[in-house]
Amino acid sequence: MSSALKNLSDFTTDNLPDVSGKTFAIVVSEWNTDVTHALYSGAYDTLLTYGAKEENIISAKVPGSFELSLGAQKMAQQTNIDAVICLGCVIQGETRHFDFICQAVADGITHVSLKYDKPVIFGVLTPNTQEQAMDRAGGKHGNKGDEAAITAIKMLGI
Ligand code: DLZ
Repeated sequence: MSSALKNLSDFTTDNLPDVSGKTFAIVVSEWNTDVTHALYSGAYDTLLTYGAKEENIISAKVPGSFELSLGAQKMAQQTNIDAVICLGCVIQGETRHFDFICQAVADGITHVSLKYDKPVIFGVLTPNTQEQAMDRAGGKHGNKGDEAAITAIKMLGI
């Protein structure tokens, strides 16, 4: 791993591995649909841009981000799937629901990745507001769905 990779401005797309024969699953949460659909479009288009084949991208919806872990597991356990991208958006509310969901999905996704020894990417936004979310779903801070797709591709080259 490059020691120069210090922050997002160093997020390069140089020397990506050939993924033309790889199969990807994208699991997307239906909560905050405007945001998650934008993340999904970003991830899907980026996979195609960097060589994945349309027929090798499988998509699945789950009701909320809390369900991303199980959705990821159902994908990761399929031997033909090489990498899983999880997309969601949990907006900070007035209760601790936010903390529980974020912690659960981070732990769950990590567990699935290690259990199946496959990249399972955490493409979950955790903003304070809807506006901050949109800024990161194709707005002024880019699209974290794109970054999730690039991350999956990079991990297939490790
Ligand atoms: C219940 C809930 C709340 C309050 N907020 C969000 C959210 O901002 N983003 C999200 O993806 N999901 C949310 N959910 C739904 C939970 O993820 C989950 O679907 C339910 O708790 C049922 O397990």
